[in-house]
Amino acid sequence: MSKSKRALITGITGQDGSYLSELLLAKGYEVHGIIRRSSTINTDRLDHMYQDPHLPDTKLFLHYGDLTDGTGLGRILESIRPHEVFNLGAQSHVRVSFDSPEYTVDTVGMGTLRLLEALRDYHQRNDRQIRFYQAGSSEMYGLVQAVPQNEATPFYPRSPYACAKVYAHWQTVNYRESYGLFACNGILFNHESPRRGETFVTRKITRAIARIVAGQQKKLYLGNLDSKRDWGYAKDYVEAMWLMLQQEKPDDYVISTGETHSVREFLEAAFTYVNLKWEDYVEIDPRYFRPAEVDLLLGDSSKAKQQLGWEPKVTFKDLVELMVDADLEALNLPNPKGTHSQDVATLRNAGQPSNW
Ligand code: NDP
Ligand code: GDR
Repeated sequence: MSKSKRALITGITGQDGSYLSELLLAKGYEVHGIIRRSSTINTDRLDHMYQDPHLPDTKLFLHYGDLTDGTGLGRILESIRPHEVFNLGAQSHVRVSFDSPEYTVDTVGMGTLRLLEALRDYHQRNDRQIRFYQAGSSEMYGLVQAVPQNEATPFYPRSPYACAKVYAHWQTVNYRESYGLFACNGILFNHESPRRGETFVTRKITRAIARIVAGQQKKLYLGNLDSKRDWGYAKDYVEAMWLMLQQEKPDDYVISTGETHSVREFLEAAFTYVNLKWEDYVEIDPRYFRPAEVDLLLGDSSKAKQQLGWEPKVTFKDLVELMVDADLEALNLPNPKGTHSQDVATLRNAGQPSNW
């Protein structure tokens, strides 16, 4: 077994998993990720980091597994013996969680419990701590109780996804307090990037803009334009995850920008960037409304600033523009700044319709 620090990431094929892998590889970690078997290969966001597992100096390894399969999780943990585990795996789409509540809760809630149990078993047999990061969410705040939201703000989850994240949050606290696990909850507000899943609202908008500019699409159908989100850049946020596990003591932290913008404002910024008027293209389709909405998220991450020395680097305007730039480039269109996006190789389905 190599002498490098070893990390295990669930959800490695997702947006955050890919950026976190890059960060950890750059820090010299050996990175192990759990991937689900699917009928099509789903490692697009990782392929630029691929290393042939047969070569002696390989640092990135993928293992088949699933958060719904506790036995498998325990086996992977025993064989890798990681120093740090990042639990990023989830059915992470809030709207979809209303359609598939049982599966969402099984993955997000029970999946976290299964992983915590595997860690507890591991600790009983081994005299060595594995540090654990749980990917908590600002969705846990749900119906507004107070703004800005910090670590002390009460949760009021408004979806099956958010209820499951609250369950996972408290189980993580409980395993820390009951069994002395080094377990941290990151309460991360929305974070986006060119690698964001295509059906989340920011990416749906920036992909549609590129397709409109390319003449491949005429309309963009959206739901509620009034909700407000505290949107940051995913690359900044994975650094906070890592920092949490490097502290002397485990704790919970809010990670946010401290600015909030409506979906309408995102539209305005993104369309204006390419000299278009969003009102000419956007139509409302009620199928994108949610049975219950989270109206306002605005985070206060002063604890993370003080204790982790963490601060976001990318502004809202920069985020919007870098996402539009990457989607334009993926369709071989020039972007307004004439820059090259490092993310283009990781973009999935660049040419596919964007009104899913
Ligand atoms: P993504 O949806 O991009 O990625 C989710 C990952 O989880 C994918 O790798 C997916 O695999 C994997 N996954 C899904 N179901 C299972 C399962 N049953 N077993 C194992 N793995 C599974 O999410 P993000 O990268 O955006 O988010 C990472 C984590 O952070 C998630 O837990 C999310 O809920 C949470 N979060 C995200 C925020 C954000 O704004 N991005 C904010 C706060 C929290 P596959 O590729 O096969 O689908
Ligand atoms: P969210 O992100 O629900 O905040 O969860 P999403 O981008 O899906 O929605 C943000 C807001 O936009 C409104 N909206 C639409 N949303 C989608 N997806 N599609 C549309 O067409 C559309 N039109 C308007 C939504 O109603 C909502 O108010 C994300 C996920 O990454 C979670 O996993 C994570 O925990 C939270 O962020 C923090």
